[in-house]
Amino acid sequence: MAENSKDNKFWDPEITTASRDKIISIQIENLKKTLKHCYENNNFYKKRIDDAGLNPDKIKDLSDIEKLPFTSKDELRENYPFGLFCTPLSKVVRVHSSSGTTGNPTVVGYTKEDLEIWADALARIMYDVGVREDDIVQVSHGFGMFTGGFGFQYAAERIGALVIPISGGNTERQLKIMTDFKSTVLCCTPSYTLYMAEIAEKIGIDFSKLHLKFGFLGAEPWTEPMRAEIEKKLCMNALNSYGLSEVIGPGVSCECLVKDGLHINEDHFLPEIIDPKTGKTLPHNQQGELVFTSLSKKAFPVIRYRTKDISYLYLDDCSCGKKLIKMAPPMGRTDDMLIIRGVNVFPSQIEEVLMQIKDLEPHYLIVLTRENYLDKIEVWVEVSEKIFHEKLMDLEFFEKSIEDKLYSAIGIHIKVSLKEPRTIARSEGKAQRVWDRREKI
Ligand code: DLL
Repeated sequence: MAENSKDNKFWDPEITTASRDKIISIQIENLKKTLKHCYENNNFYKKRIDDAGLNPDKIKDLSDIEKLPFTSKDELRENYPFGLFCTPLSKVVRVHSSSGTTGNPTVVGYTKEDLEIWADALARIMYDVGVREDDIVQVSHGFGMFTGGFGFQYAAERIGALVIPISGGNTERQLKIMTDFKSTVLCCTPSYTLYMAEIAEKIGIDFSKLHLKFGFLGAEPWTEPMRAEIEKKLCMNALNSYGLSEVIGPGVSCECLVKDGLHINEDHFLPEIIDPKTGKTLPHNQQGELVFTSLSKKAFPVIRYRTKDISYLYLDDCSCGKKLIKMAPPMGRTDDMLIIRGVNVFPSQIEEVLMQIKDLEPHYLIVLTRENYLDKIEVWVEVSEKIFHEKLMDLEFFEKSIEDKLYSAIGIHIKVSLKEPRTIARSEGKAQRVWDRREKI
């Protein structure tokens, strides 16, 4: 039991440091149970498993899963709200739902045991980097239908830490509480930490005098230069935490202190990488779309769920001691990929270039327009207070030099428009990095 391992370096050492053979045998056992459960309790899955000619009891190899079709977000929506639940509603004790701007949201459900699994999976991640019962965890993710707030709340409580369920927003209050309660752990989106840093500077709070040790930051893509900026400003270890509502919420994977890839909780979530165009499974180290099959939850299992997130999987000898497979930080989603004059561009590639340029602030917006049937891409980015007011630089020349850097990194011309400090909208949750004005022009 997890609780008994609290004196260890790791929460579940028998899983996280297990040999590859042992992990695979756990996954096969859990996969059989999950497929059987789906088969017996939901007609959608029963038909799929029958059509694939698969007998869950006879699964011998993880690759047998490739006989089953993928599940898409559209299929979850078509079965709104509870059509893909695999337990009676009387056994479901919680629902969450994922944000979506059009159509039905996707609704996900949890039994009591599923909530235990979720808390345990995320507690494992937090404990393994060093969160203990004397920590003070400020949960600045939204509480509600979004999984961020409740996910971290229950996981930190599971460890026995003191939790501040402050949710997102009211940044000055966040900083007061962080100072007065001496928060040691912060859970929110990476973009929100930078907004916190900006307000802290304005009201004279110095993070080097606060007590933050770790930030579990996720729910949106971010880059290495952004991490450097966050660590410098907030004086903490900024760790990339990944998850999605359909699979469970936060707790699917997270970086350890080595900060080189996110260890996946493989006993609960079976990852695959596929070619998003052909659906073909790709080998380790090759980039493609992440697909997950849940291996233990009951109310809302997912089979080969296409996340649309771009990453790759790899095994390495991580010096943290954990042997769980890693995924590269998701660089974006297939549906966020911009195709500009035939070139594929992810917002994170633009961020990577901008964040390495001195005198730019980490606040930017990519604006898409259309002129004479041609797509145009422009990036608005704030300059530092110092150069804006003291006019220490020829801004036009500066714009041109950034355009050149973007061109040499990405290969297309991106117009740069420098903006006054604090003119681009800040985010207290998931940042909106792209403003697509093409339809309206
Ligand atoms: O964002 C769950 C979460 C909460 C994860 C708090 C981490 C921390 P959804 O709202 O369903 O769930 O959105 C899931 O967000 O498919 C990715 O596209 C994106 N995403 C989540 N974490 C990361 C990350 C939560 N670390 C969608 N890096 C996913 C990049 C991320 N993208």
